[in-house]
Amino acid sequence: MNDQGTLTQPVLAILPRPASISYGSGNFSLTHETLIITNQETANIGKWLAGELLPGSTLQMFIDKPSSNQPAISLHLDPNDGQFGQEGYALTVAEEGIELRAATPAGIFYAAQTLKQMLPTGSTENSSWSIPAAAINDAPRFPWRGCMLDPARHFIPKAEILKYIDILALHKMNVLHLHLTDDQGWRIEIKQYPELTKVGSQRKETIIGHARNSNAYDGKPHGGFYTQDELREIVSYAAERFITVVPEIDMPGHAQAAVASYPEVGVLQEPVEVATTWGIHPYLYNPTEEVLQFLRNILDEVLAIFPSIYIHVGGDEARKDQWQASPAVQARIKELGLKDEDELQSWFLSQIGAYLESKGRRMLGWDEILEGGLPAGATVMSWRGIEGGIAAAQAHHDVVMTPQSHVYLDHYQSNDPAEPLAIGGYSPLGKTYAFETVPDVLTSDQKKHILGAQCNIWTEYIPSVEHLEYMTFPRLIALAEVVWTPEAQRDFSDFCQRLALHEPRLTEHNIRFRPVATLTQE
Ligand code: TNX
Repeated sequence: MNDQGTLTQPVLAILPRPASISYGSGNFSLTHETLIITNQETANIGKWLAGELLPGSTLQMFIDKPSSNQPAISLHLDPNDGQFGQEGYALTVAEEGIELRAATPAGIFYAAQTLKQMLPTGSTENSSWSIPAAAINDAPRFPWRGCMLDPARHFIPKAEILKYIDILALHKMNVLHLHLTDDQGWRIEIKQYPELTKVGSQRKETIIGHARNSNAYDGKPHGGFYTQDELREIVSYAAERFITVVPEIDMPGHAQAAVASYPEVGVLQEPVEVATTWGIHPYLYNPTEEVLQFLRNILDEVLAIFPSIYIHVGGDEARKDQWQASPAVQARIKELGLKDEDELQSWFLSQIGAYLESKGRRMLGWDEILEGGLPAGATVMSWRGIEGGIAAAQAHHDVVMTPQSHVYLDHYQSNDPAEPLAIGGYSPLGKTYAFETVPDVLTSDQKKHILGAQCNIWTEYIPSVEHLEYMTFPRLIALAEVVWTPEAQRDFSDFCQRLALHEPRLTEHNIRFRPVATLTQE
């Protein structure tokens, strides 16, 4: 029976929606006596689940099966069971017990997240909660379910990053991309080059009135960076939740903070300050062997922190004025037998890509890396639209779709004039939810190159964590459903109904969000 006392199916607020659910009869009652049974490999997930289900309770945990017939939640890992894939699972809730089955710990973890979402939200004081009998079979639509955060424009404290990791995991997202460097700030400690954070992580205040849109500036100095230890903590916290942290070191453009720290790596070789205004700045790395070595040295430290196979090297918005105006760079283009600056960028990134490959990693870049010839083995993030992704997939390169039209969460989420100032664009919840990741024009072989999608939250206009969360939620949850749920199961009104029930959970996590009721009226 549900809340209304009828025998209709309960509306469960499971987000993203599982591939299939069938309801049984009766309920499982969760009490302080419930056992959690795991094996060695799933023991940590069991511990986590115990803490999540009944915080502070005496819920008992066993490694391997106990002899008693006490009601139990069993985590059953079977690496030889081919039906689940790398991340899928089956979850069975019956009166006598609950079983989570998967071939991998990731699958068990996602089953546990689903189970958690089958509990009513609200008080954690309840000592007896009931979970409706059901059989769920579930697996993600895509292997890349990502979110990019931009701590370069406004630094995001480590505690907030950890909070995001929890919320990404709650929605079965598995990639956190950190945009660690930009014109306005360098945010990762590099031991060989201490000036990068000493100088590059700090910027002066913007002189209000000098900027194009002075409302977009708070007139305050700003700074911050993550130490390598802090980044290691972030990486391992994420790994425990089956999330890969993908670092981005942007090149050859968006390099002003690096050039401010070490003018000799710039084209002009002249001092410049860390940028204090937004927009596209002209400072590029000098395409010399010395500068490539500087970047390889930086990448060595990056690779030692981040085990991710994918390493993002930016490649976006590198306006080529400085390369065009420099006789030395023009001579370099000739010497390398290249046609123009676009080909030089492609050559430059190919050098970096080859280095990453020699270390067993893969280069990832924004769609501008298609210009001048896509470097061998590169994976493309298509942000200016889906066209770059289409071209890359047609050239047999892997693609992550991140079009600004649908999944840029720094864009406005409603028409309400009271919305905080945003950088522009209009991407309401329904539009993000309707995003179709796989373009029809691709052949079935080309479609296999679409790894998934990602939302990006640039922070030029987002100075606080409260504001960051408000921009992210609930649109990130819509994207989570786009990349997890089979296309045929996607239904916006059903999503909104579940989302309304899910909101108290976001509140329990102390997350700021725009309520769905206000967003769907538009
Ligand atoms: C474009 S997306 C950028 C960012 C800005 C963003 C603002 C991309 C690869 N480059 O540098 O922050 O627009 O929406």
